[in-house]
Amino acid sequence: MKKPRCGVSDIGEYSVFRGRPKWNKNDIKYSIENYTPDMKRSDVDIILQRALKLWSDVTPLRFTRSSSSQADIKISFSSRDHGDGHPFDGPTGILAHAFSPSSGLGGDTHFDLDERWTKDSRDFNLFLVAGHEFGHALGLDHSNDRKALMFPTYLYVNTNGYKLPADDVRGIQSIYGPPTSAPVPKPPITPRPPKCNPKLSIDAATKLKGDTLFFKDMKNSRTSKVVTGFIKSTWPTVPSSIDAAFEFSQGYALLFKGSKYWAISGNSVLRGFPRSISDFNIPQNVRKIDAAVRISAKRKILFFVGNRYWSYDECRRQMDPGYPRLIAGDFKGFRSKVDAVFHNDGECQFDSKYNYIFKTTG
Ligand SMILES: [Ca+2]
Ligand SMILES: [Ca+2]
Ligand SMILES: [Zn+2]
Ligand SMILES: [Zn+2]
Repeated sequence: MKKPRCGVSDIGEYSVFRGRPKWNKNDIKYSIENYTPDMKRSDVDIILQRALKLWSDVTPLRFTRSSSSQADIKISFSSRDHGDGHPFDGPTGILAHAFSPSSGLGGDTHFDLDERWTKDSRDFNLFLVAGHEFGHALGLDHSNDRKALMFPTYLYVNTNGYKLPADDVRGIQSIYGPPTSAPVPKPPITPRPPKCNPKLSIDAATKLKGDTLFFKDMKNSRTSKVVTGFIKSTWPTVPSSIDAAFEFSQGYALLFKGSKYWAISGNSVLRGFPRSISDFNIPQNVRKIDAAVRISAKRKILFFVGNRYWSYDECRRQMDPGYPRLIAGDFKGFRSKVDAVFHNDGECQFDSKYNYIFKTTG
């Protein structure tokens, strides 16, 4: 009995091809050259996209559809001899095949046009076969695990909410590793007793002769002291000049540049950053903030942009109503654009708005 199966030959005991061929980039382009008459084109498009997503969900790989000439993975339906030296065999038998990663034919994925392709349990479910072939197109060989998608014979399983089986996840991650931007929990903007340790607080960043330095107010001292070196040498993925910074909580700081921000702790940038300043409900038309300061005792973050400022409430995770307000209206002595804000809360008290020391440009 010959079971309907994949046309990639069954040699090798490993789950990756000999020589470990792989794509040496994360952005992979695919094209759909033609369609099966058995299904709506839009269904084929969606199914192929879902089948690719099985693999991009667990790796750093990203798939985008492109023109044929640009595509790494060219997807087509053909019957019998179709010019690549691996003719198909008519109905059943070999259902599809794919070429391992390389230029030219590499990655290309061919489905036997003589099969009846479906999106359900009838022969043959395109999503399951495509998911399997794309595993080959990314560098995976067959698996001996009967539950794996890369097992060589076709077996229908319900595809609703289908997740890549564990063996296949292990296989593909042995080649490409796990996703680099795994969903990272947002900074813990959760209510917490105010921390009153001014020694931990980095109050602002400012520029000094073109370099960016952190300053912090030492307890009982009004003298600013440099607490870290140049940002570039300390956090390689953070731009060498930043717009604003403040200590967020217990030893980690947020750095702002343009519409992005980074969370840093010690010498490392936290995974999943940069993120968008829209996390703080900063309006989309704001391209950069001039300065920011965190009032730990009040659990507020003030963002200064041009001549206005916003107040973000950490507990409610929202901007306070009534903002933005004019800086000049609320802060005496303000003359022009805010360059940096130093929050002078050495005693962890906040009695008035005038506890800020402004540095203004110009
Ligand atoms: Ca190719
Ligand atoms: Ca066939
Ligand atoms: Zn196969
Ligand atoms: Zn072929």
